[in-house]
Amino acid sequence: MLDSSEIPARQSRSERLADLAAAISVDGPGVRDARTPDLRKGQKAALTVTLKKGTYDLYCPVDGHRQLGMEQHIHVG
Ligand SMILES: [Cu+2]
Repeated sequence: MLDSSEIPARQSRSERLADLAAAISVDGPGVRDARTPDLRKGQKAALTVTLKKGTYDLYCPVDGHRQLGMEQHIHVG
């Protein structure tokens, strides 16, 4: 059973998630913290990086988003 004190926190968290900025950051061989600005829904940005052989992490650098699963890995062979 939920403690009533937990409910407002969960609601406010999902409200924040609905209106969050997003961005893309890339880390890997020869690329360190390359990122777009924070973007709101409907906004676009371009990010150019030079990839070498290796594994790159692509993730959202907005606080807490990576921990929520906004990350992906790519391997360049
Ligand atoms: Cu995000």
